[in-house]
Amino acid sequence: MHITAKELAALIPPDFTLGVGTAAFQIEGALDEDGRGPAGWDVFSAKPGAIVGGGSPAVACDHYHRMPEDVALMKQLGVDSYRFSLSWPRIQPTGSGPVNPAGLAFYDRLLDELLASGISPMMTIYHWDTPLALDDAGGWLNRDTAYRLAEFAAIAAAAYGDRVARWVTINEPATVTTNGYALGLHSPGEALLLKALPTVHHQLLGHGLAVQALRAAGVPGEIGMTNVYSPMVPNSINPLDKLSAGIMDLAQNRLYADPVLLGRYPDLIRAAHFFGSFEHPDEDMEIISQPLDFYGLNYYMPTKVAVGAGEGVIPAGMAEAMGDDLTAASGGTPFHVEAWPEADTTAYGWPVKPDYMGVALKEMAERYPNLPPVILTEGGASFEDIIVRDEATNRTFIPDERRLKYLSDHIEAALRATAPGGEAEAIDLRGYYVWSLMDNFEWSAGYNQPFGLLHVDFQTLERTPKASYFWLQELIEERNLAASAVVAVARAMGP
Ligand code: PNW
Repeated sequence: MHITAKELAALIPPDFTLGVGTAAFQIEGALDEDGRGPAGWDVFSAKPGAIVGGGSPAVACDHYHRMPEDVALMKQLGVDSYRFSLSWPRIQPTGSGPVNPAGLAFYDRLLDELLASGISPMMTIYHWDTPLALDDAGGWLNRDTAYRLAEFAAIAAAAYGDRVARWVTINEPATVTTNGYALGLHSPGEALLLKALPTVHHQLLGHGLAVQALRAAGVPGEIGMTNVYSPMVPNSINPLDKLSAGIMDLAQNRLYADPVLLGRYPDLIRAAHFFGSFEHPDEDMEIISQPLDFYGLNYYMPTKVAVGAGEGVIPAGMAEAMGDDLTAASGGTPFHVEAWPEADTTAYGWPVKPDYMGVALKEMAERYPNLPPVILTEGGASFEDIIVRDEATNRTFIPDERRLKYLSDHIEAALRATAPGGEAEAIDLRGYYVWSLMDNFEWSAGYNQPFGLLHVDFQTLERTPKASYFWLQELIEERNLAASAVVAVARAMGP
């Protein structure tokens, strides 16, 4: 069981944001409309076998045409904030040079609709849909892409700076490097293994340059970035398991967080040399580590790591291919991800471990003493949904108890860990954004991993709120009631 919405609401501090998130490529569709240019993802997802079930992003949730309906559903839900991303090729079709006014206009309408509905916008500038022309020039292997991102950030600042409350420069560079360039599971489909490493620095530089562009434009909103964080847990007391977990921690967590929060790459990474991928002018490191107004963290699960080859599931449950390719390329797998014994798992096979939310936050607090306020920019779970139709009333009901419990347990764990006396009390936690507002195009998993609070029927495109939607609505109502009671008491006690 999980605690009641009322009990959970009582744990929420004042000014804590409850939001929902999406990303442009996962929901918009309309890939050829109003002057949008092609994205690398358009081409990647058309390759046979790239997407589970052959799912096409061409229509996705058709959000491009249904945006007002989706904002109305968020207004009913009552969320404080909506995190969405800009489609870079919609606004700047080739990733450099002239902008497409029709593309810019879409997010103008979205921002106005959100503000009219009392929803505060959090805008992610880059959530993986690189313009194809940039991918053709090397994508993130090419340092120039970092400068192109900064230019795009300046365009966004000029067009939307007056209305955006929070900016996220880039989302999960670790996933782009690992899945996009090392393993070939995401666009651009490169399986370069360690030769993918230059994409780390180029993305982080792109982040830093984008921060500079936003600051130079004088935007009033808060500026941050988003990294995914998964605590790495050794499978046993075997020192080699511990070493393996340490390597995974370096490669997936610290490689992306240390440069931003400490201004340097981890010593062990630099010592390993990696073809000079991490030797850079001090100036780059200063740009990358500029102070942020908040740090965005995506927590989904911990990862259990063991030495040697094994049958284990792969992080993000993304493809058997990953294990095979790595094994082939390295002449034997040095370590692998183990299944979590007796843990509940999502449809992806991801372990459901809310107790590791506190561990993740505690590790962040210990590693990064100057951590700015933290926002959990994503968290959620894919579960297969069942649609129940009540014959008598002809109403549909989607009892997604497991997703609802996942959200309740994780939000509770985050609030308790960061409350006074909690294991991560040093962290100033400012919000939690549920991933996702609606079922959507889940990258290489296509339409087979529903994360939504809203069910989307991909035939009719009809949206149906799930039980988790009504639960979040109740949580927000309870939180608002508690807050207004505090105000009433303060007034009654007033001067
Ligand atoms: C995120 N992991 O990716 C992305 O930001 C979203 O676009 C995506 O839809 C969502 O999570 C669900 O997959 C992740 O290995 C990739 O822990 C990898 C991990 C977590 C999230």
